[in-house]
Amino acid sequence: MAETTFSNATQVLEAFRGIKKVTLEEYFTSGHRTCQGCESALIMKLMVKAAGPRTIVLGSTGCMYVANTTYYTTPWVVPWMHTQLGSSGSAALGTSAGLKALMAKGKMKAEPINVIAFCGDGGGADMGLGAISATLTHKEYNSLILMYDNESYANTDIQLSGSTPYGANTTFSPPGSVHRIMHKRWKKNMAGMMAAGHPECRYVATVCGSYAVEMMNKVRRALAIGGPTFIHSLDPCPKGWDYDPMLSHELGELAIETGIFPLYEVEDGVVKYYGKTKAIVDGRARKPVREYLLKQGRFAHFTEEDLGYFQAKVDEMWEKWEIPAVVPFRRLDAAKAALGKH
Ligand SMILES: Cc1ncc(C[n+]2csc(CCOP(=O)(O)OP(=O)(O)O)c2C)c(N)n1
Ligand code: SF4
Ligand SMILES: [Mg+2]
Repeated sequence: MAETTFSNATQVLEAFRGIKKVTLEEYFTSGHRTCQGCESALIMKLMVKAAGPRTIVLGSTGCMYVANTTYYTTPWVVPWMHTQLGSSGSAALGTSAGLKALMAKGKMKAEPINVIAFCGDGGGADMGLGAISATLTHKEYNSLILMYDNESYANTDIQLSGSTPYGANTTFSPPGSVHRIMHKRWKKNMAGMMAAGHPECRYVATVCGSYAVEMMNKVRRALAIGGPTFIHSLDPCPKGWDYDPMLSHELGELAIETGIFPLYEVEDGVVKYYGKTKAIVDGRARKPVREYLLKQGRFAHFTEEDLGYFQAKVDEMWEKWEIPAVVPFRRLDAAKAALGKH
């Protein structure tokens, strides 16, 4: 056990030091019906591989529930339970509290069991935001909430969510002849919001399946540190984003290399960039966002003006935010200047 007391004991899950050190056992196997090239399915596989066999997984409604639980077939080797679309936070907290109570009463062998609740962006960034927030304030219960973000309500045919990028073509925002851009809101900043708004949540991270070992190591850190933790993964979705499935891995990389989706972790309030995002922070040029956007049919209607707007918003994240690409606060002097004060 990694921690000192029974009540907050966690498993010892050290980082995999390279691909050759990754364990061979799989706990999300064949038997699912996700689309070819589905990166959210890859995230499920990596997530539970990193966690290991003594793990309970709870999943809110969405593709990762529906496509993974056809009658009498399931890819899950560990115990798995469905929870309502907005309930990943409540499911994580309730399961963790239930295990703790059963162990304290001697009704279960006392051992650290990983509790992971996953949700999609519709279930997490929109409908279940309140329950996730509440769970992240309960430092006495260990759990990981992982939001797999395919940037739409994919399971019900690609409706836009609070996590859908500006301008994307979804079934709720098809470009028209009068209005080309039907979705004009900028995507929510989930990981930054969770980190900034929950001072006692010890660990928040962003991940992408294109960087599998790093992704698994963030899961292991989140589970081993104790208390409630949150991970946001960006998952290319061939159906919703409208591209050839063979591009999934490359699109994940491009999301990072363009600076649209930064990779970082926040542990006990300290921000640490990693991977290619760290290289950008250290001076490597970001690739133009058009290299990412124009590979996807959902942005096929974009004009030069739209591409320019998108690029300017991403530039702003990197050049104007107090913690670049993490938290959208401005420096105090800039804020005062904006208010006309000196
Ligand atoms: C309360 C509630 N409203 C609506 C639905 C219908 N519904 C099922 S899955 C889903 C989409 C969920 O989107 P997301 O959480 O992003 O997961 P994804 O399907 O993209 O994997 C919706 C709207 C539901 N199951 N429950
Ligand atoms: S619609 Fe997208 S998220 Fe859903 S199974 Fe297909 S690729 Fe995966
Ligand atoms: Mg979704």
